[in-house]
Amino acid sequence: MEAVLKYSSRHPKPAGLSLQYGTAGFRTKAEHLDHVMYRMGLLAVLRSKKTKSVIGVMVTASHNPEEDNGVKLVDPLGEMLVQAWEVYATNLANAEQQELQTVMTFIIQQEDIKMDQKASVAIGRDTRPSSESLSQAVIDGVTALDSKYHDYGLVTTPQLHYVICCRNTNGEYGEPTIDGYYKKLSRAFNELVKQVAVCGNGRLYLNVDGANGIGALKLKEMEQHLNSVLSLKLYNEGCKGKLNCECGADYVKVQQKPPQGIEVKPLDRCCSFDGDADRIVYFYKDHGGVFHLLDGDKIATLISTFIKELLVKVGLSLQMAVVQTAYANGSATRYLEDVMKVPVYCAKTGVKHLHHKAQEFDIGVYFEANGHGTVLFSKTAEDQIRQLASEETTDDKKKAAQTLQNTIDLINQTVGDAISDMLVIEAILSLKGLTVQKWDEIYTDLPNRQLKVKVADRKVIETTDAERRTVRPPGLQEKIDNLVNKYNLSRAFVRPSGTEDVVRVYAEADTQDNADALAHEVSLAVF
Ligand code: 16G
Ligand code: ZN
Repeated sequence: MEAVLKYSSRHPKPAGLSLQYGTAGFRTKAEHLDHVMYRMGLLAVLRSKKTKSVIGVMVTASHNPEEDNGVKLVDPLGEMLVQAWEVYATNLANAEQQELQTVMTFIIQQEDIKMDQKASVAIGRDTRPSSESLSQAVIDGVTALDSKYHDYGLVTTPQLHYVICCRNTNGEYGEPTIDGYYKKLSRAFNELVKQVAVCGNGRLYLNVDGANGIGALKLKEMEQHLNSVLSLKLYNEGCKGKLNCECGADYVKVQQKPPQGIEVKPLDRCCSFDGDADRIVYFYKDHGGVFHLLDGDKIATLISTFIKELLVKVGLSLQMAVVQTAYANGSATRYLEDVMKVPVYCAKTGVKHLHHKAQEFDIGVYFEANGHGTVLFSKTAEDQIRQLASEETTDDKKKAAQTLQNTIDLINQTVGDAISDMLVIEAILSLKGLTVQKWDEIYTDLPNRQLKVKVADRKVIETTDAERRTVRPPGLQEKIDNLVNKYNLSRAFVRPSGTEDVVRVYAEADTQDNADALAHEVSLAVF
């Protein structure tokens, strides 16, 4: 404990500052985070001792402006930190200097942590100018508790999740290095598109907006391992522009327009990563110059349709479901349920909620509309597929099973991953011979509008039914219902944001004017 306090004085907490471990960890202006990083180094050691596993610490603020930063802990199988420990994280970050020891002791006792147990922490960071010194503060925390760490340096968030999972499963998930990540994904991708090259469908051309972040850097490394079938043109690669500034997945999704710094010719297929490369959206312009966005819903539909078709071919009766949030476009939900006959579930916003729900199925496809998502395969599903793929036949069944097996290997099951999702999408489009426009035409999004409303206290709004209905304040839901009833194909909900001091409003309806009007009326009802 002496060392903890000694090092702690090098990372003093600004008195009175209070932060919360939210849906995406801690996130705020970088200059307020040094003490938080040090303390998350301490907490990661405790979590590592408790779980007897390697724990990850990722320094990033994802799509936030470059001046911000943040930190997230990664649990043993590459998952988000369990909810119970989020409270410890908050308490530890907010303890004043003189309370630090008491809070540490409380966690140790509460969790019955054996302090003589060995610990190991893996650290990664994004390209923000503040990330290097902040990750050094994490290292100080780990060192103060006399524990081992491995600094992976500049990595995407999903790469760190991947490495953690590999290290805690004795390499069963893959080789626990960034090179191992490239090898695993590229092998699977090259296998998948091999058939396409043979069929002569030609090369795949894709423009990538790297958000001037870590994704661009890592995609260049990945590219060296890829079969030349895929031709990538990288924009916003971070040499000139500022991170997330008028570019990146969040900008494209929210602004509904292409990022700066990229030339979009009609029907060119383009995609955008976010600042830590765990989200991706696609987009293109049609011949009339109209911008089209293919968001997480379109991605989930493409991937689940592909997997379902393969499951039919292999004849395995595995239960597949798609998990969305309240933001999923009504057309996407209807298409999946009515046309594809795939069960759809709605989870609360935030990756951990979707991930958790998706784990209930043999195959769980989850995506937030904002482009964060992946596919989870249960052990049973994976075993059955790999078994079929290895059988001594050459029939179509086996071929389909091999395609499924390569798809499993290409997917980063630990967390949404822009690089992995991009390669999955490119492989599917090429195998199905789909252009981006044809993919977009699978269903038509309902016009929708998102607004944010500033209120005195956003916590007065309480929601239920995966945030689709409000239970408080009294009377609000009735008002929303009455407004929704005025329009066709309409739906609306409000929810307090988990990352900003605002209430978010979502509305969709048969026309853009109606969606706009409904969103506006609902936002007035919130006051
Ligand atoms: C966080 C979540 C993201 C969610 C967003 C919603 C993770 C890793 N990230 O960034 O999934 O869409 O919050 O923000 O879970 P909001 O609550 O402000 O609308
Ligand atoms: Zn992100």
